[in-house]
Amino acid sequence: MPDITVKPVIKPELKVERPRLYKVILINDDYTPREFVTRVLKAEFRMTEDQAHAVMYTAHTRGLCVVAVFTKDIAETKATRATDAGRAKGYPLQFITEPEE
Ligand code: NFA
Repeated sequence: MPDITVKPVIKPELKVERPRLYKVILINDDYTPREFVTRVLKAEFRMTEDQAHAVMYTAHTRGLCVVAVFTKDIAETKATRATDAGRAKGYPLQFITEPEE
């Protein structure tokens, strides 16, 4: 009888995790014109007029609205740029980021 040794092949476990996603949230205020908020949403988040208006109006009536979800870097960059667009006009418009559950 031939002496056959079978070596177990151990496949290394590849743990690939999805990057944590961050919400960009639009906060309502009493001063920023609705039309300006809609324009910023269109420019920074590539929304149509209807999408931007819906997000603006939800924040206006409910206090805030989730605009979109991105990786951390992109969420922070977009929130900063959109907030800065308001600040440049003297508006208190605020976009914040928050990690998803
Ligand atoms: N509440 C603002 C107004 O009545 C509009 C607004 C909506 C501001 C959403 C900020 C966010 N002019």
